Amino acid sequence: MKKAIHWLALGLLLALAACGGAPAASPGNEYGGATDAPAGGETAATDGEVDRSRLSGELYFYNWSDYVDPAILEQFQEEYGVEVIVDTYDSNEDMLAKVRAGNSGYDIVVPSDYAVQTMAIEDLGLPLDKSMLTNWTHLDPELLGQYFDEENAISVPYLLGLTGIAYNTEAFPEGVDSWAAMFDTAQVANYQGKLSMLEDERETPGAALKYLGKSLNETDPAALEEAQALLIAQKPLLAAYNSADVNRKLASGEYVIAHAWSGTAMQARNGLGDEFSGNPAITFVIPKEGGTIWMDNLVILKDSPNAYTAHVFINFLLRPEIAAQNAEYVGYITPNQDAVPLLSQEVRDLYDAGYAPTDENIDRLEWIVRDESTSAFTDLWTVVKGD
Ligand code: N2P
Repeated sequence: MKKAIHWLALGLLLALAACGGAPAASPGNEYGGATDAPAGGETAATDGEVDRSRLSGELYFYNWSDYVDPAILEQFQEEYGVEVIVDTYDSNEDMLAKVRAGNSGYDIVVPSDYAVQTMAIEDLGLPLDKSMLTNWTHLDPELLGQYFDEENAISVPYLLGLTGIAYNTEAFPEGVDSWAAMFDTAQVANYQGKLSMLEDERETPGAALKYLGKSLNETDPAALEEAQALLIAQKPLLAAYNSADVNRKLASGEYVIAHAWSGTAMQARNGLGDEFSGNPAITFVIPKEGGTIWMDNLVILKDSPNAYTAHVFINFLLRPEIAAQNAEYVGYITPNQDAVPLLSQEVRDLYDAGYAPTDENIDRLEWIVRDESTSAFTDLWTVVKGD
């Protein structure tokens, strides 16, 4: 039987993604500057052995939009009496800027692979107390120990996904298979004002580079100049740069096509809980020139006010039933291997249809990497946004 989703290949691909080492975050399982640090030598808490007297009343989760099932947060509150307060951000760079400034008040953030590396280098993450993460064993070992945090000193895999094009098949009956649908201004003129690109200094120049036949990590100045020219020519035709509610705008018909994450596209198609109903005409494709694969991770901030509670919450998210329910709700891919068998057939079928790595798209997927030269993307993006 064909194994359509390359669950294992995810890890192997990721291992190949980058070279150049991140300095490891400092080892150990102390709580750094956390105010609710447990006394040294305190024994491990399993999910059932949580010291409730140590729990805070609130936990501050700084996350991407529509990236956690609210029912899970309610369940956590019922079980532990902790209210999880979610604030959202639109990009790794926005999150990092907030966290770098210090005293954000947030406990947990969700950086993508390359942004975990930034957090490790800048020492922004709290070393995890693995003795509290008794559900760690459910994680796919292929996805652990990646280049951006080789010991998983600060990061816990949360969800994986792809970046490509989501579109309405009623508006594009012939289908879409190329970034030309986003960058060829003659084509785009037919649906101007009804398309969006992600508001993202890596994803959006990356898409332009893919259209040009380059790696999305290409920093050669001539290639970047071409990518910048494409983005500047495209900009007046866009409804917006949007990383916040592409799901809703595709589902409602306000957009007919969008540069989008796979789960956002699945949400547009299936709807999202009580939030909005879906449009079954929406589909998702990795264009022939290629797209992005990424993995987002839970990191407790070094200055987390509620680090004990943050560990308890992460361990709760690692329960297979919770991880499955969450992946099912958001439409992304869970790194929790014991959650995979709990997923519905409907979601598995969509993964097979290209909302996850498959035989058909896997060779066209690339990971974003960062190094000294990738600050060029910040410069490019500043020019494009300001133009
Ligand atoms: C969902 C956010 C996806 C995260 N709205 C992209 N790394």
